[in-house]
Amino acid sequence: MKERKIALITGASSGIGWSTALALAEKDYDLILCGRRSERLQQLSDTVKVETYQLIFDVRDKQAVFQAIEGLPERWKSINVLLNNAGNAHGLDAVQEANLDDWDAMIDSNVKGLMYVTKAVLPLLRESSWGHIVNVGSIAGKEAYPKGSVYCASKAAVQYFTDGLRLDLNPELIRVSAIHPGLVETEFSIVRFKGDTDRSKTVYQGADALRAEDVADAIVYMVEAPKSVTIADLVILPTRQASAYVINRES
Ligand code: 8X3
Repeated sequence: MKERKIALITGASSGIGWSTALALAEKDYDLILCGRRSERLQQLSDTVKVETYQLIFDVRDKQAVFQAIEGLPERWKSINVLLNNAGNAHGLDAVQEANLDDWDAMIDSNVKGLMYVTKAVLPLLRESSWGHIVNVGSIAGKEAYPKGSVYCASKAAVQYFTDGLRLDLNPELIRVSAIHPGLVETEFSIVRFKGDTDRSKTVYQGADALRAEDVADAIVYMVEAPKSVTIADLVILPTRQASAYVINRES
């Protein structure tokens, strides 16, 4: 009988999370889909041919995270892959002008939420035949850019949390990876600019930005690599992008 593989994905209701769910389903992973929008998760469940289980929670809510994971039915507990994808940017403002609520939202989801989910899922990964944690960072965690200080700081935290986790889990041979995308055309900028779709389009204009599917392909490559191989840290950029803010835009 074929071995069952289970992946838990946070932020599965859109963007990179959604596309990675589709890509892992193609590789026969059964999916625990986590998010805040149940109708989107249902739509995703209806799209894939593998078995799915939905968990509706906000990664910022510590209690909800632990309750959801601990409440998983037995048959969903042997998780192999945790994709920590949930997170967002809120605002693009200089420190002197920025809104503290935006800062809280980014630190609470991108940093603390990712840590809570990791801590909650870890006992299940440890009991599985194999485990792999993939954290979604950003080029913003590698270099700061103007008006992005707190978002960049949150993604730098993802980078260092990932590195520390890899050290801690080395004795157990649980693989730990981070993927750091540059410009990916998703709802990311619409959320950052609080629904301003015109402004959001300018971010990607002429950049031939990555599609969520491109990032999903890379994640599948990391996860499906032989168990003796860890792709520890992967930066993925559109060819037109050379750094967080050097972009050769087509005019
Ligand atoms: C998304 C990449 O450069 O738009 O994390 O901040 S960037």
